[in-house]
Amino acid sequence: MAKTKKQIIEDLKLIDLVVEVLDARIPISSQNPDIGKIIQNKKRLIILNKSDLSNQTENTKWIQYFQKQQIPAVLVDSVTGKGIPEVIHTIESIYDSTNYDSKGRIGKSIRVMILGIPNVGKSSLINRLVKKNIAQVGNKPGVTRQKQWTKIGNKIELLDTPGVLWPKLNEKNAMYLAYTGTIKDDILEITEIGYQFLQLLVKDYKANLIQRYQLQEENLNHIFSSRETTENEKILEVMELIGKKRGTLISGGEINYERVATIILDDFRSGKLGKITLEKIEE
Ligand SMILES: Nc1nc2c(ncn2[C@@H]2O[C@H](COP(=O)(O)OP(=O)(O)O)[C@@H](O)[C@H]2O)c(=O)[nH]1
Ligand SMILES: [Mg+2]
Repeated sequence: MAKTKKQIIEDLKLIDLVVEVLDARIPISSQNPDIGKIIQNKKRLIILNKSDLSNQTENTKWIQYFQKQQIPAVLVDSVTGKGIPEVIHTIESIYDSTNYDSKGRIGKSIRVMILGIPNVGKSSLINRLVKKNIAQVGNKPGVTRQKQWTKIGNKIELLDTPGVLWPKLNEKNAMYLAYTGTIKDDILEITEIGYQFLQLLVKDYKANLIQRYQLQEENLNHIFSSRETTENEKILEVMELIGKKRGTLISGGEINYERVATIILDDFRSGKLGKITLEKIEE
């Protein structure tokens, strides 16, 4: 069950360390804008989750980016459990490096809570950490239960329900969150989302596009070198190429653009378009 902001702030009083879960494909847009204010000066660990879906080179850069800010960060794939041992190890070393004497907490566990916006993989991460399916994954509403702590090893106690934060929703972030499926497709029009996403792919991930839909590079070059068509028409032409490959014609030989948009977005979300980081660190 989603905790209210008030409940999160209440729970935080019991917490020694906050694990902030971000989507490795969009580390900025998947971060709650008020996180600093909410957690104040609590210790913090960032998880770049879904790192199986993001670009490896960019992953490394993001880890360095957070570490430069003195925030430990770990790459995780909560579906397979890759990175989980490192998460536990990192929390334990934070515990070991903490002087609990002054707080009178020596010998006690470090108490941990997971925070993040919807869909970043908080429940999946909790399941992986406690190695059984106690947290509900997916979109089904949860059931209210009593606060429960799960012991992980002999140093960590994890609060079993995550704090659900809200995303920031300016125009740019909203698009990224729509691409990843965090904002539901019916709120923003699917064809528009797919169209804009394709624009981004053409710019940054052309090779992925060519490979997935078996496009000819010269066909793409031909489209983009034409002086007779607008940018808008060029993207629509690429949608048509993909649509033809996928047989998404409607009567009269027209391309079903909505169907093409759905295919591209589904392929991105399931990793079939390859490893794609949408938000990159500027050099
Ligand atoms: N590929 C991939 N999918 C993930 C990962 N973590 C979670 N997911 C998927 O993302 C969706 C949302 O996960 P969930 O744990 O319910 O997110 P929550 O809303 O933050 O609790 C589910 O379909 C998960 O299977 C990951 O590391 N890699
Ligand atoms: Mg959840």
